[in-house]
Amino acid sequence: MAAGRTRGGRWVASLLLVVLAAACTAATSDGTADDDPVPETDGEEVAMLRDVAPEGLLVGSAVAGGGHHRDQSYPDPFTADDAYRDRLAAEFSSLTPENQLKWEFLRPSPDEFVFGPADAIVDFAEQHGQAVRGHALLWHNQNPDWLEQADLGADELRGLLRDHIATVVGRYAGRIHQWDVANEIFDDRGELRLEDNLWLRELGPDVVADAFRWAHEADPGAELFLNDYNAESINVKSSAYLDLIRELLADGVPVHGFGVQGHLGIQWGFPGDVEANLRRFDGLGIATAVTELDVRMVLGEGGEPTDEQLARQADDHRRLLEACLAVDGCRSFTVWGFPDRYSWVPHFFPEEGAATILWDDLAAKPAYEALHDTLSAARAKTGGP
Ligand code: 9MR
Repeated sequence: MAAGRTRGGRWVASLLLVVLAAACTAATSDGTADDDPVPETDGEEVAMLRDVAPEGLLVGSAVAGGGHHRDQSYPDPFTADDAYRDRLAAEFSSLTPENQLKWEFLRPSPDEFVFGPADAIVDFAEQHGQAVRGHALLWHNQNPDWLEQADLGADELRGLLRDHIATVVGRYAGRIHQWDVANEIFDDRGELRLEDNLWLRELGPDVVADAFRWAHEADPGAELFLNDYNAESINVKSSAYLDLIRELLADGVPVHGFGVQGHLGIQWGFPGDVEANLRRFDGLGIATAVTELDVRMVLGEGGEPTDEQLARQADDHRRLLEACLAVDGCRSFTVWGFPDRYSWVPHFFPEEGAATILWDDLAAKPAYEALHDTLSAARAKTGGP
């Protein structure tokens, strides 16, 4: 049977409950939810993911907007979808602008910075006691055409990156606590992207260290990350990061963390040794994070996942969260958006989808329940606030 829209029990959270929970989830100075009692309806408590997370673990989501959303028929989710906004506020203790801090979005022309949408997300996060992860400063993708096609000398290009990092990181100093400074700089063979990454191609590998130094100058309090996909397990790619980070640290470069994105698919099986991999980075004395989790699947003709697929998806969520929970320095766990209709997956892989933790009406999928149960169990063990 297609699992379709079956849902029940605790997590038939009506919009009213969601709004109530949002109102009751007040801010504290460290960006976590406080101890306000959760609302009760019909004797049932509604506790959101942020409420059941163990102390010190941020539970985040990407904030939908820009990128593939611009090609969809629906309006900008973050500004136009009130139910979405309410859920974003209630459920999570950390937000990552999905596209709104990328070059393509911020820099439509060489002399222009468009900060309005990112400002709105940072303001929203502050109103709701949420931390913000900044994504991304140096990347091979989503650079504006004027930049990719510019015929600039190395000095000018370097100056452009330096100015961009100083301006963007400086603007949000003290408000964006973590930055993906270098995103996806290795390919799956563990080779630096010296061809398709504009910055590496034109300025050489040392630009990575410079980008971290410039970001640190702009906000000495921000935690600076490298971040990539297919780097969850111990493999050539994650090992390339380990070696690079070791070198950067030895050179005194301010690198503070490594993010494993977590774009998984049930068709590939779970990357089994995530905990061991995260421990390798922990051993370097840096933080780790799960930064962009979603678990996609190949959908049949009706476009609905089966119960079995949903169970596999839930299992992958649980296992990735357990790996993060097992490693001291893994202190933030972010899903790459919700609900399924806002996911990037079907836009890029038309046969695939159902990749997020919530149905389109914002009801919980088994993957949501898996995260909720796993967080609650961890909190019970470690004693949350
Ligand atoms: O979710 C993002 C989507 O809206 C954009 O169209 C897409 C363009 O590349 O980027 C998506 O986010 C990516 C993230 O920035 C970096 N890791 C992979 C993510 C999924 O492609």
